[in-house]
Amino acid sequence: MELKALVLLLSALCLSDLTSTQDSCGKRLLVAAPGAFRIVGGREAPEGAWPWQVSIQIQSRHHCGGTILSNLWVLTATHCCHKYLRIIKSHFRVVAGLNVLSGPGDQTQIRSVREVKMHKDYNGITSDNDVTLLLLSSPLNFTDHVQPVCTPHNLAHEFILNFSHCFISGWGSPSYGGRLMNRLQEAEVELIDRTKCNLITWYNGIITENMICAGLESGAADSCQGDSGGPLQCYSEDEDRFYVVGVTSFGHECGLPHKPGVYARTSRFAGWLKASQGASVSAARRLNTRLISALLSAALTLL
Ligand code: 4AZ
Repeated sequence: MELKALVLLLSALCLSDLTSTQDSCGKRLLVAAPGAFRIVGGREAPEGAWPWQVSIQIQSRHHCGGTILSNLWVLTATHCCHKYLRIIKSHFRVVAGLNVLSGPGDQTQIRSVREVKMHKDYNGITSDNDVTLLLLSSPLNFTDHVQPVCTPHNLAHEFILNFSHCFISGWGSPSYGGRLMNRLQEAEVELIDRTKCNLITWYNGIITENMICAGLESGAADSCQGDSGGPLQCYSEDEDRFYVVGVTSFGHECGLPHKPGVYARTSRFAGWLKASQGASVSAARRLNTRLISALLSAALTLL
């Protein structure tokens, strides 16, 4: 009886950090639904407006943005990590629940990175497939300031969701070649049709199906250096939730007319996201099962 209790306890402990609370996503608990007004350019984000936004840091300095998908997984851009892989495990950290870079508060949760899953077809020249998943060393605790976002199931789902408002957020520079912002910034943007974005006077055909353009035609609202890896998030009025529609990837400088921000289109990576997160969880589960069996046989031999 005691042995059974021990085994049950061990199983519960081993599996508890693998469960994610994905049934509740994309909800902000401190800020109301987006209003009907439009925002031109960036502004300070209200506290708790983007609870899935994280700062990915190298040696405690902001390096890139990221988005919380579950208590263990953060989505970011491959170009944020591929050159830094040698130092990734020891010097990278993920900071959640953060608003002011220089002053993390009581709401802040810091995690190190256990695993980096870069998309294997990432192309450093074209920026195609610029998505990477980070597995955290231990689970985040969801609070008013730390929440997961929702991800579209596929391209059709992205259309059905019929987004009313899209926003970009990050600590990135307010101008190309500028300095990082200390307070998290947000700006409302429009999703831009790929055909338009590929026009000769825009991006002249370099926007692949795995990318989505967002911004304003005038360039007045845009992401910039330091925003990379962070979310392009859109609000579904029907569901009263936010979805991560894009991962900040690249652009021709920042805020130029006809050169909007380019984002990795998450709906194109739904299968990859599911498989990558699932594979690690099943691998960890297999490891746990083996661990439990080994402990069980050790306990039995001692009896
Ligand atoms: C960058 O270098 C970068 N205007 C990110 C976004 C954009 C441009 C550059 C989009 O990280």
